[in-house]
Amino acid sequence: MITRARIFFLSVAALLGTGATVAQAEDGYDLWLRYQPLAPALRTDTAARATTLVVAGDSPTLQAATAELRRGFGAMDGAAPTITATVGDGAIVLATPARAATLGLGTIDLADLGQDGFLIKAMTIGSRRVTLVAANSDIGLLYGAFRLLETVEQGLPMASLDIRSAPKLQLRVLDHWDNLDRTVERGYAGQSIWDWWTLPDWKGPRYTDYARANASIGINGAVLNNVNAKPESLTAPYIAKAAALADVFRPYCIKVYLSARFTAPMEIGGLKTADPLDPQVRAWWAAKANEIYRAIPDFGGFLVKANSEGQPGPQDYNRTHADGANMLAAAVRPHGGIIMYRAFVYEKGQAEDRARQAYDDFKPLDGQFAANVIVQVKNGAIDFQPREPFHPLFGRMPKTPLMMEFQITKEYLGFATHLVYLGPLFEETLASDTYEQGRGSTVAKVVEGTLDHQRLTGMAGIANIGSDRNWTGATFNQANWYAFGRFAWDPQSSARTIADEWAAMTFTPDPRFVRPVTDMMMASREAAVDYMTPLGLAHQMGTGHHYGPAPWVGTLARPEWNPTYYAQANADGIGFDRTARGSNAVAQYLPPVAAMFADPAKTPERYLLWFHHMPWPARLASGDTVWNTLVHHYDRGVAAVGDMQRTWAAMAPYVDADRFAEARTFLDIQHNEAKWWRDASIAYFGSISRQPLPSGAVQPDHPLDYYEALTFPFAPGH
Ligand code: GCW
Repeated sequence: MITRARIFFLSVAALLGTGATVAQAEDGYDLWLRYQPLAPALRTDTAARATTLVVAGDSPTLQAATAELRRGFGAMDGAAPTITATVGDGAIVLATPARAATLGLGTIDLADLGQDGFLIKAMTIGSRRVTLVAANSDIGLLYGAFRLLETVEQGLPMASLDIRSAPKLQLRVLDHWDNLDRTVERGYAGQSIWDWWTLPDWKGPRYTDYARANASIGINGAVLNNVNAKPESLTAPYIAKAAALADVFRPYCIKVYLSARFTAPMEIGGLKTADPLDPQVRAWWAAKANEIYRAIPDFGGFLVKANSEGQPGPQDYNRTHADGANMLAAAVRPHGGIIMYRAFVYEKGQAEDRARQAYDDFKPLDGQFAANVIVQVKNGAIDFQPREPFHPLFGRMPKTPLMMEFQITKEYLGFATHLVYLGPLFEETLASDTYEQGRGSTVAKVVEGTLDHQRLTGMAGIANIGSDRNWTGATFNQANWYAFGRFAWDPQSSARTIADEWAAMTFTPDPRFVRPVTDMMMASREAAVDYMTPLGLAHQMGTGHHYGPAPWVGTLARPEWNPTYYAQANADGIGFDRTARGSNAVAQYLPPVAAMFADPAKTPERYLLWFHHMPWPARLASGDTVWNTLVHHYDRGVAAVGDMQRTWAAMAPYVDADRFAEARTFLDIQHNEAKWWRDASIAYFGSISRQPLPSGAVQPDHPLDYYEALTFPFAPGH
């Protein structure tokens, strides 16, 4: 995959003899699949790792696995393993249980691993040391091959490997908000990686590398086009382009899906209506599905955004979301396809509390969706904020499979340049307790479908991938892609473990690097919450592009477009009252959760202003006032970015110069912008609260009108 310049140079540290490894110029294209020769000191085993490769079968998927193992071990060990049919010393064997038995590797029980799971086991057979990768299917073997390479990259000893792993979710999908003109909605990493114009003829190597990277973390689906969908994406030329990508992805078992625009039957089909109960409309979708499946036999199905932010939908015809979803489900059902139907509905008419709408629309439909529909719910009730309590639909739709939707791209988190590791955000949401079946009914379990025996399970991530050489606009954003894959595989993963793995593979497994960098990553999301929207505040970002602070904006046409609507700051206090005295959104949660969120004394402070309008002078647990605490959080956020800068500065000996400099400069940007967020927010909320700054806090650099006057007409991603 790699065609980067192979310019080697000794890092300063190596010259000084600190033992740090030799660094070479890197551009980030390799992601976590760098396959660098491990420095001897970092090797936990020095025995020959892989001299030969025995692969039982030669499907395209197994060919991909073979190529990857040869590439990886070849680069890490100096010589690619040779392919043989006999199991000798130092062999890596890829086999199903039946094949393993005929190779003399004994009886292997993989009954609990399903189609996608794998076993990696170091074995000694007589005097031969063998690494067995076993699975029930070729894709399980490919996943196992990648995991084996990843463990070696992390410096772990091959001689004691014993890993059993199977995904807990079926659909592990990236949603690309990519437009046909190659812009990317909320994309901060260049243009779309899909070069629609040259497809289907030109299938550049990046498409294969995209598939490799995804398969390496278990991702098995990609929605190619934006949920704000153009009808043209369902016309014959664009179906052919999607089919070309599906051909590239197929060996890696990544299914292609398309976002469907509800009114496509009118726009490209010439019909007078898109009413989901109209026989002609149903026939049009069925014929369209047939056409797509002729070109893409393993097409995954449709993703749908309907009656939300101006998109058409079934409610335009006085039908329900279930009517709309089921009509599309019927069209793809004969082919085994599914519908991912989004619950992110947000239309005029619910200005009282936007956070209520998805629940109010979808809860009454529980049990009405066809068997091949999964409802895709954002992690929180508003919109991918730095922090939101878990979405109230989780735990309240027992008769409907719910798919988690996270945003990997950082629309509300400082775009590409802020270092914000999302693992803690994913973990916090998934570990939240819905109480659906009593204590311990976490969001993770709802999504895993175990509480209600759901037939479909999944997780979607809004991709942060673009045409930038490093894929994601900054090296550290690659960690969010990686973490998403890991959480989609196992929603009960640990964000810290994932950060450890990622840092080791992406830079170096040297613990002098991994420990501080993982600590820095783990603290980064809280830092962003602190300098942007502490104490449960939300949606204080600039209008439209969502770049930078704009808490003063209150004149936009619809109430729920305004930051002032979300913060509800006035002379008395701050925060959105979602208790029974206010919008009563708390009642959307089950009683134990609702009781907690209804009481400011019981509400975790991190969600306080999400649920409560608090008087400025009210005392919090620390004994300090709401106003003082708010200011302390802003200050803490800025200080935390300062800590991140210092941590990173000390990492120079371990990182190649290019990637080091990029992260250092981006941290400088982040520090300036954190300070800007802090100053602008304090200037504005101070003008409302009329409270003096707590002692020790410094005045904002500029008066409020300076911040209000800043405009960013060319901010990316909008
Ligand atoms: O977060 C909001 C974004 C929109 C996006 C929408 C959605 C694709 O600002 O750009 O549209 O969510 O999730 O549909």
